[in-house]
Amino acid sequence: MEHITKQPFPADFLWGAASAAYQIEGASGEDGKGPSVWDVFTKREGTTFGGSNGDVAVDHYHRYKEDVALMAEQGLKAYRFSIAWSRIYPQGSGAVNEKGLQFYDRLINELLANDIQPVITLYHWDIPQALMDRYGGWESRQVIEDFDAYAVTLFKRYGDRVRYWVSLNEQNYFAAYGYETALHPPGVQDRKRMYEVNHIANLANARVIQTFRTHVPDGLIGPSFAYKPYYPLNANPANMLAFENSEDLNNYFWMDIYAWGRYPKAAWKYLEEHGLTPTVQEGDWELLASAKPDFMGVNYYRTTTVEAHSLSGKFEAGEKNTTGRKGSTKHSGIPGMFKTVSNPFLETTNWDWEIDPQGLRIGLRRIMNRYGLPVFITENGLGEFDKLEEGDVIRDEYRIDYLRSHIAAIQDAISDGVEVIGYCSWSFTDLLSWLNGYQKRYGFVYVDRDETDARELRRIRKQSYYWYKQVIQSNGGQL
Ligand code: BGP
Repeated sequence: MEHITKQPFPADFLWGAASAAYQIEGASGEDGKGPSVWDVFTKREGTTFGGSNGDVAVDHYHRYKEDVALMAEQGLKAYRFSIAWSRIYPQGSGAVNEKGLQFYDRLINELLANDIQPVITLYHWDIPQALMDRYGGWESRQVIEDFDAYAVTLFKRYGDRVRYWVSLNEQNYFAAYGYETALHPPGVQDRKRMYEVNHIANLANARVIQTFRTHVPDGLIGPSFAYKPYYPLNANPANMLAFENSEDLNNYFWMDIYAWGRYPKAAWKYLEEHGLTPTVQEGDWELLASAKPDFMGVNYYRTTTVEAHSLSGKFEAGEKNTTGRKGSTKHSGIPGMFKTVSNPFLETTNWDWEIDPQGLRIGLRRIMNRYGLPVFITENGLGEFDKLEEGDVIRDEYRIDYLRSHIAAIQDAISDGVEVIGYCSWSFTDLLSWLNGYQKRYGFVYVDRDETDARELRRIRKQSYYWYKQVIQSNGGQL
């Protein structure tokens, strides 16, 4: 649809940026913090690009004041960050670590003093290693209790000052990467276990949303879903069906649970036929249906295109490009369902991610039509090699182009009738990319370090920093 006039962004639109604890904080063993699964996993040979890890990351733990000052100068209205569970509960449960709580007190107060709304993510992939050792982390239902107790501690401590909360970050990725492709901790390749873990995570998500209502009655909470809208390769009905399969199995399988507490029928049938259904206990469906989020958090980077894949075909987990060598991604496929293909209409980044602003608009409309929920875009951005030039200049026009076109697509979606409450670009400063090291940069602020050498971790504003400042100032009027 082409609009004769476009609707402006709402006056209280949350222009923001996002991060996650392990990717920025550093101070990995400081002030009583216990190890998380990522502290352990990154030390295993061959798990990350160039052996990179978050021991120091960009040292946000010590430099948060400098980072918040840069956010304030840019005019950010919101800053999304995650809390490291093992800073609060070094053993995952039991004794609380007051020093950990104090760090986030300081950060939150600094943000509020600068008129920046904190957006807290309860969980961004860093479950305490102690819980992994004790009962296998997300594989045990005990995690529902422990995650809830941790969340209640945060709700009680920060609920008076923080209105926006994200429950789980990209559950679809931590379940799939952790238990299907083995790229993330605990590095397991077992699809049955993946669906078990995922079901337990669904229950944990529902439980914390329920408890949130008691402790932060005026707050808003929702999960952040890694949303890759799908396209069929063409109008061949077989490919159209493959597209429906991929939406059911890879998108609605999560979002339907969040919004309605049930799995899409066809996807559930697929799991049944292949012996992959998770264990469902009495009371599960009631709990899942009772915990409606206030918004659908969406992390959007790209779309994926699929075609038919026959039952006699091979299961392909795919291969991820973690080096920035264009063309090194390998496609994935699920026999009898779909396989991924390149989209001839889209350009890709050096990490082979399709650049597709219209895909964001399409995805937002699908969410609006299916669930009627407001959307909070909790991540969107471009990971690229950046070059620090003489005189501390970083000309990242490609990032500006990417962000500009995506923000324009959001305005189109708003004009289509979608309610979007905010936009957090990924990321504010450069940070550790889980599997791609420090060379894949996303920030508005360059951090001078590489995979192994933290150097002085100097912060340098990129061109995109100034561009986004003007976008915020004009409330999206000047892209
Ligand atoms: C999302 C994660 C973020 C971030 C981002 C970029 O999936 O929630 O933590 O890492 O993707 O991904 P990558 O670092 O792999 O480029």
